[in-house]
Amino acid sequence: MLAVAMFVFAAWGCGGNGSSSIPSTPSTPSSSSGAVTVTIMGQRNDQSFSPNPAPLAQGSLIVWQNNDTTIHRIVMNDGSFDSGNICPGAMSSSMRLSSSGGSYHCAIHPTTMFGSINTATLPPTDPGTGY
Ligand SMILES: [Cu+2]
Repeated sequence: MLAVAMFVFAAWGCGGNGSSSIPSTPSTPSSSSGAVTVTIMGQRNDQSFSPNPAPLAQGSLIVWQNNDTTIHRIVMNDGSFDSGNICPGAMSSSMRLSSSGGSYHCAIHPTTMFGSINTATLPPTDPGTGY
């Protein structure tokens, strides 16, 4: 009688593996480990991501934190990045911005979730004062 109902856990990659690594205190975006964190808010059109547009310097890292209760998948519109499925509460792999910005969307909810990365939204960098 070994074949008792053994349900497969990781059917969709989001099974409850006992790792409880959800940070209790939200860290300040943009300066933890050098990567800018964009929070996934849900299917809210241009409000799906925060901040949106995400201010990111060229060459910097960006990650997406899924604060929604469903799986999302970030894909750059130009195909340069695909996060794969991001489980609720999980964080995507990081993407290094190689261009001056771009638009992205959720591959699972492409019509209701979209955002952009824009280097122009950064505060102007001080070119260095000539002391
Ligand atoms: Cu989505």
